[in-house]
Amino acid sequence: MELFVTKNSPYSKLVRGLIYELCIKDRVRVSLAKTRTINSSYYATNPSGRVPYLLRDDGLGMEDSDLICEYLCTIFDSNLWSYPDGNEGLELLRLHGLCRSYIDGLSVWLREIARAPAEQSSVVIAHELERSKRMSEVWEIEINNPLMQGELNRTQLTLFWALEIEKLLPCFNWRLGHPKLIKWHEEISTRPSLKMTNYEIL
Ligand SMILES: N[C@@H](CCC(=O)N[C@@H](CS)C(=O)NCC(=O)O)C(=O)O
Repeated sequence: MELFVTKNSPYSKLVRGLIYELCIKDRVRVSLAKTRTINSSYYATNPSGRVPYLLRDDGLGMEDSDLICEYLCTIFDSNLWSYPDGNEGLELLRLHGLCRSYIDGLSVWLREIARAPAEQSSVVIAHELERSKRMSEVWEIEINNPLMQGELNRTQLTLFWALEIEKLLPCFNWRLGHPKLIKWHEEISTRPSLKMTNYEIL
């Protein structure tokens, strides 16, 4: 299998982290894609031009980090991307939606500041800054949820990569006034699969 990524894409990092977590590095080759470039040769592989994109062993390709993770977990027999039965599953579904909103908003912000200064929209940046403040507040509370404190799951991994966006976006100050989130991040960061050094080299 081949996974197409860009170095700074939080969604790409989410999938790459899962590859380490599942110990399937030897089964998935990671390649750099050139996105947002006129006539990029990558468009022949993935016409949408987005990353991450998984070219599967059966020759079919798929995108969207959440779906790729679900596919990899299914193929490699892990329940990391599954929802528990009953109310717990419904609760994880709720948390996961909140978490995807967080990472999606931050990714929009990240994309905006990657543009040439003259092309950046101060309206978009201000909107995403405010959204991030509200969502960091939400997560300072939701981090107490037993599903965020217990066995590793899809939402914990997604939240980790959302918070890591601070490394690329200095104005994203989720730490301010959020001691519980800081403690949670400190603890989950000790997982070998989440060490940033894993992602610097392709
Ligand atoms: N929902 C998608 C979002 C993917 C996404 O937005 N990827 C961005 C990079 S972070 C991208 O491919 N940008 C290039 C483009 O839009 O052409 C996922 O979870 O994978």
